[in-house]
Amino acid sequence: MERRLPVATHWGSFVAVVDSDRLVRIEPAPGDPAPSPIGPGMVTAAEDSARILRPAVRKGWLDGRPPARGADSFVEVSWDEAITLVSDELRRVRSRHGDSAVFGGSYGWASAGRFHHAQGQLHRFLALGGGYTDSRNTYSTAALEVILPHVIGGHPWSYQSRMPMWDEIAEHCELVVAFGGLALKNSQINPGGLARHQTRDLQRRCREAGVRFVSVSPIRGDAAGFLDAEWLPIVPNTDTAAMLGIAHTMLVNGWHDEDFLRRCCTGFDRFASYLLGELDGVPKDAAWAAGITGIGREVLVDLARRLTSRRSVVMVNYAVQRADHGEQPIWMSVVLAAMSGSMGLPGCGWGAGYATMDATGVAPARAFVATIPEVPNPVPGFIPVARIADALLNPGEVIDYDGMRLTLPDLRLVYWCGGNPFHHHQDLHRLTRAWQRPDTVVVHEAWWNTTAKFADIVLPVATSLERDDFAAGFSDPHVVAMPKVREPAGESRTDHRIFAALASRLGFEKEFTEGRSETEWVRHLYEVTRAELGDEAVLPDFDEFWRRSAVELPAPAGPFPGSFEALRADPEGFPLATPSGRIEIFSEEIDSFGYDDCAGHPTWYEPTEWLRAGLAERFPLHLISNQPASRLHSQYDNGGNSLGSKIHGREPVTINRSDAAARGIESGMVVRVHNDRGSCLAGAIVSDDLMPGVVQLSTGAWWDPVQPGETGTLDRHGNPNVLTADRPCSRLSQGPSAHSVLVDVERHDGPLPDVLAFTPPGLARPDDHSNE
Ligand SMILES: Nc1nc2c(c(=O)[nH]1)N[C@H]1C(S)=C(S)[C@@H](COP(=O)(O)OP(=O)(O)OC[C@H]3O[C@@H](n4cnc5c(=O)[nH]c(N)nc54)[C@H](O)[C@@H]3O)O[C@H]1N2
Ligand SMILES: Nc1nc2c(c(=O)[nH]1)N[C@H]1C(S)=C(S)[C@@H](COP(=O)(O)OP(=O)(O)OC[C@H]3O[C@@H](n4cnc5c(=O)[nH]c(N)nc54)[C@H](O)[C@@H]3O)O[C@H]1N2
Ligand SMILES: [Mo]
Repeated sequence: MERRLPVATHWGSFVAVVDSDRLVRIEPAPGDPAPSPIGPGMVTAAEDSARILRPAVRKGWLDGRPPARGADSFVEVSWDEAITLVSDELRRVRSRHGDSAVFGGSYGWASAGRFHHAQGQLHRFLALGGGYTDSRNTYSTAALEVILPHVIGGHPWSYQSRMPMWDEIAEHCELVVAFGGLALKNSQINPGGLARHQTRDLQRRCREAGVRFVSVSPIRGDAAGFLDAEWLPIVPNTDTAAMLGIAHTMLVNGWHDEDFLRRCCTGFDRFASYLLGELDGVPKDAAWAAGITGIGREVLVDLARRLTSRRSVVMVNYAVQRADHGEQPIWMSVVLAAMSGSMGLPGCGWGAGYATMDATGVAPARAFVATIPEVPNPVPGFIPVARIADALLNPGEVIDYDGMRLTLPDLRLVYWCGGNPFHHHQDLHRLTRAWQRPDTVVVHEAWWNTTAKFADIVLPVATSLERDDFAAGFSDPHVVAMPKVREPAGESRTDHRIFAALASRLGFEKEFTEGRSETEWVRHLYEVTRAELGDEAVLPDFDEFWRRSAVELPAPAGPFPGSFEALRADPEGFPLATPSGRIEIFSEEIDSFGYDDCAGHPTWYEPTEWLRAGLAERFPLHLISNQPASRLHSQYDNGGNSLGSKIHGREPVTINRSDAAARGIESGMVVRVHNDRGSCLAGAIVSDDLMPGVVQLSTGAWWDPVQPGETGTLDRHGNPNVLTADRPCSRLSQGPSAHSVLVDVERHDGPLPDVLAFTPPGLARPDDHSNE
């Protein structure tokens, strides 16, 4: 008998069709106008050969041999033994090296679900056990998160409720200039889930309302065809220079909004003297910018004229700040909007992250929904999220971060739950060297991905399809039921159940579980939400909610704190939460840090690796490792949708026709992408839709090193992070700079090695000595 059950994922809502407890297929949820194809492809991955079925321990770790993480085989153990090993090791590390020696930063997206949230569970468990070293900011937007509070004040992500929504843009705006484009592939995703994908139709509505779009990006497909966008290919990492050239043109022609700059901003004069070249003798005029960006001088002048004569929005995506000096394009985009005359007008001004996640620009915020309760972390120390390899390699080193001096901690036990560092970190060969340093690495995973293969103790987790929960995505006004649609594969358990067992062994089970079972927790969190919202929402009781599968929440009322409309109308009455109460075009605070790589106003700094660097003589192609259309990061790379996108089993790499011709490369061939840090195989797609000198290889193919542990070894599958540099954006944010990397590409004419990314490591049962 077939049953139909709701499914909530970061890529939207679906319906699981289950026949006598077997998951048959996953269908788009009715009413989703643009469902993601990632959902249906989850079915085959649910129990594929990469599934981790039993707890496993790296053989060398058991034998006390020096670490050879990634190159070893594993021994499967019972849950009882696994819990003993992990709890004993946590106890040993805490008593020998202190609580800060436990790293629980564990960055990663995990799965949708308010209760079974992997980081939430891990942090609660580690905090109750004495504390842990945490990480700060995200791989997504670290530079933005650190710079924006200095410039516009407020919570790092408050811009999401302060920028114009798509429907307001359709109503009021005439011109959108999008630095980094508006790639619809990315709006498949919304953190925590969403009921309906709306970005495509809202973009279409803007176009139908007559809004003109300009997409400044190395890749044409970053703007949907129906937008009829003007495509301005730009030399990667040069957006700040383009914006400076436009700003200079506005200034020298007197087109800029002097009134807004005087009343609502601070420091324009000091910035203006930089623009005019009074400090360094270099006017940042349109001709100067054209020479850097590859965009014509007249095009930049025309943009300056149109931005100041039309009601406009300056948009900036996240990719432009995941780069060397990534703070600058974000800061400069705010300044450009402040000069344009549109800042603070309805449906106009400035915004970030449109079409990077579906709800961004769709809804400004959502009502409160409870999640697993946090426990304060007794350890105050943290690392900036992307400095994990530095911390492991150089404990005790002092680094700058947003005006602070941080001492990198001495990490002995790394506990990862809900993230995939061997996908997400830059320069995986450097990470591999760093990864040999700690005494122990514990990982909770559902599949034998690279992070699991590089762990010492691997605990198999149930997936989001294998547990009861409920979802509420970022800014999405729905609470969605997530009933279990299949039993956990093999002996896998939920993260919660694993932590409850560890907490029991360590003597704080009662504090961790509060005496509730998992289903009681799910009910409890729903009831807390219901009580908190009270009459405002009048949510049905839990059983009714579960029957209905989804309920809608009330929209929180604006205006939200820090509104630019309020600032424009009355800067004294509605100051921003910056030191000056104004938009900080010059920041005394940042200036006081004295950083040579982040001055007191937006500045053009040459990236270390870009097309006009000396290194381009050896590696003449700029690599864009953007988000994959076929999956979420590395998640479900083993799912049907992602596997269907591979070429000869490798991740596709797109190369411009002229660059391909010069190298004898044709579509469908396997190529080797390489630089001094590493190399990988990939399947070529030859295209006219990306600019010459640029290649595009998405993130997330599970890393498949030929000689695990050997620096520079070939990756058979196509993970761009064997090529990227582990270099901070600047001393201000210490953020990741994945998009600043040069490579070359050549044909791979030799024999094709098999891809082993989805093959489990050598696995022995405890009584089986065949693997020795
Ligand atoms: N070169 C390059 N690198 C990048 C980027 C780039 O643009 N270029 N982008 C960066 C960005 S923006 C991001 S956000 C990061 C993303 O990096 P991650 O968030 O680390 O990537 P995911 O693939 O989402 O990893 C989530 C992991 O959690 C596991 N998981 C899912 N649900 C659960 C659960 O319930 N419990 C447990 N224990 N595990 C679970 C999944 O199997 C998966 O392995 O990558 C960054 N890396
Ligand atoms: N399908 C899918 N969607 C996703 C994700 C996913 O994994 N899969 N991940 C989600 C996450 S975690 C995040 S943080 C967001 C990320 O959102 P973004 O960071 O905005 O996404 P990317 O795809 O990395 O980059 C978008 C485009 O920016 C352009 N670009 C790159 N470098 C430059 C540059 O220097 N200048 C200019 N002008 N353009 C440049 C590239 O052409 C690229 O296609 O996406 C989210 N959406
Ligand atoms: Mo991200």
